[in-house]
Amino acid sequence: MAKLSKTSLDPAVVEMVEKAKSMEIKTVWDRYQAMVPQCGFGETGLCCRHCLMGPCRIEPFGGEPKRGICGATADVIVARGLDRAIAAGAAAHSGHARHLAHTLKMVAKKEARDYSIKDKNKLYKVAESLGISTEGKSEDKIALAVADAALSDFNEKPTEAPTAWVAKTVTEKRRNLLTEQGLMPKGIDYEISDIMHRTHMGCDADPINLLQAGIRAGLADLAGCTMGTEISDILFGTPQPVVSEANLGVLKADAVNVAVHGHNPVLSEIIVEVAEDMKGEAQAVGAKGVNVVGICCTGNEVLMRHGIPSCTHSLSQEMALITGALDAVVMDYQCIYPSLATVAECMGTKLITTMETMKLPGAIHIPFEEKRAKDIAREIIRQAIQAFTQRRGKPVDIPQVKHRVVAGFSVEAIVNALSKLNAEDPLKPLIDNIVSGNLRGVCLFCGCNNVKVPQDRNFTIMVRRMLKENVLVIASGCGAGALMRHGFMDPSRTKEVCGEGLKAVLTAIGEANGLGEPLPPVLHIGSCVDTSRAVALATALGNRLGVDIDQLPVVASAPEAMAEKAVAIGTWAVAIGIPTHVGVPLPVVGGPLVTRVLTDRVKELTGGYFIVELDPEAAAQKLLTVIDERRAALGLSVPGGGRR
Ligand code: NFS
Ligand code: SF4
Repeated sequence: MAKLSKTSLDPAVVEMVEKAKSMEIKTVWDRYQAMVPQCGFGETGLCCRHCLMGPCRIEPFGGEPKRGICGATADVIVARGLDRAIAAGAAAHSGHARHLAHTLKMVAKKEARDYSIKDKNKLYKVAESLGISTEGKSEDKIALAVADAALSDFNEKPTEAPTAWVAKTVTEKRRNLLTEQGLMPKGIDYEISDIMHRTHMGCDADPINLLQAGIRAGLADLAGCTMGTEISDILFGTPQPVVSEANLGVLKADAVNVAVHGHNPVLSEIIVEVAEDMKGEAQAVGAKGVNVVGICCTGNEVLMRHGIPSCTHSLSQEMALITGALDAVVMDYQCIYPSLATVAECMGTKLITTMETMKLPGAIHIPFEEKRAKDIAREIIRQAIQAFTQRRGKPVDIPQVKHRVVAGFSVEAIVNALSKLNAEDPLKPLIDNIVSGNLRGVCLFCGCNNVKVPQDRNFTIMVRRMLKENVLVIASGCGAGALMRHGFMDPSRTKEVCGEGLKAVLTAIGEANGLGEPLPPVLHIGSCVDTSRAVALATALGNRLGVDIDQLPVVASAPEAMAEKAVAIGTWAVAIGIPTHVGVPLPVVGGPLVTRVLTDRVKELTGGYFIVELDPEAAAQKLLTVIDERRAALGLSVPGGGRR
């Protein structure tokens, strides 16, 4: 392994950190150093500012004070804080989804003519899953009905017709379980607002009741994620395998470099489309063309659908600017460091914000409107071209580091690839290989990078082990980003990094599809909202086998989680029955009861639970043990023999 840097394991990032240092530009790592030691009360979840009598803090080691001024206990304070994080995550994912639903509605009403319905099959499939009849209806009418169903999922709904994007997403058994246990969300916005109510001063003071509400809000997040994925597929096409590249080496000194950063494809799709047409304008000022690259999840969206190269992710976003090669960063919302304004000023990068929810002093604000999408996208790219004219000829430092990436593994793409092995029953080859032990299980890697962990360390250590142990690995969000920047999505490395069984399966699928090479070691399923694709896959496997998700040898890990959105995803993963690892401290450990429930007792309720383990080697081992337990419970062979 490369020398362990305190900052990042990514050599391109390390190179840029050195450059930043030499230019005396402060980065996320400098600001972190200035912050340590971080407040122990905050880190354990033991501070409360929910009313003006506070702030209150509880002594974590059993000393005084044991209660807040109002009498709230440690567990109450911790549960309330966790609930608010889940609600914030759900608000972010579902805000993104609502934006897509509105866009679909405008498309159906012919009010956003720069967009169209790219995947009609998916539109029909989603309509049917919602019980919307399609017969004799025009495509626009169906789209309108789907958009209206989506928008109505935000409101409070009757118990017999709960949040559709949860009810239709999980297995029937899970649907019944969630309903019986009072865990089925009533509506997305309803649950978010309910959390804000019950966590207000002097309201819910029962930690268990608070956690149940948190689970409902987590499932509201699942609704947002699934809705985001499905409507994006309808509008922009369902991803199919695509070849591209990742890391800072995708920037080009002699082109106008434009990064799309944030989350929502409503903007980035149009930027990609228009950039192609504007090559002439770029050439007129001496550039080779317009080079669009991605940062974070909107980068994942356009990588999955168009093979747009990924520049960098999460923790290292400032480093893209430090190269000096980036002419403009086009932002929508979420996970965009405000510090970019300072770095951009030093490096001459234009920052362009586009959404009312995310403005940044130092950036130009060009309000995005779906009705004038292409015109606005052109205006944005013209800004980048103009920035290029000022950069032209100046030296840049683009690290010569990039990896080949094969991405685009939607469930449809996976099923399609498997259908070449068995056209009638595409999931059978997957199931057969799980049964035979060629595939020990499935592990989802998701979530962010976190400055508390050397960037990508936990991801790379854990994925190496999982692959060697023949676990099929799928990845989303910046987790996918980390793995692609380290070459784990390059099919030429499958032989080297995978165990025998996994290698055989990935090779057989590659051959059956005439690819001339195996599938890549890790399958990229998309952005963070696309983590919903993992649920779709698990539900399909469960339905095919007649078991619920909590029986499948399927686990998840967010080894470097950072965002509240990641907390929300972790919560719904646990709620649908998946043992979920988190590799950074969660601000709940100050509440002994809450910690016990989340890591153990919730298992009796949902079959899922959190595994908090900061050591990546130990974490991988724990996940393998869980996989083996589930294999044994299904009567399947366990490596090393015997039932556990
Ligand atoms: Ni997910 Fe995507 Fe990345 Fe974390 Fe942020 S970009 S939605 S939250 S940091 S994985
Ligand atoms: Fe303190 Fe209670 Fe107010 Fe929180 S709600 S700040 S614990 S008095």
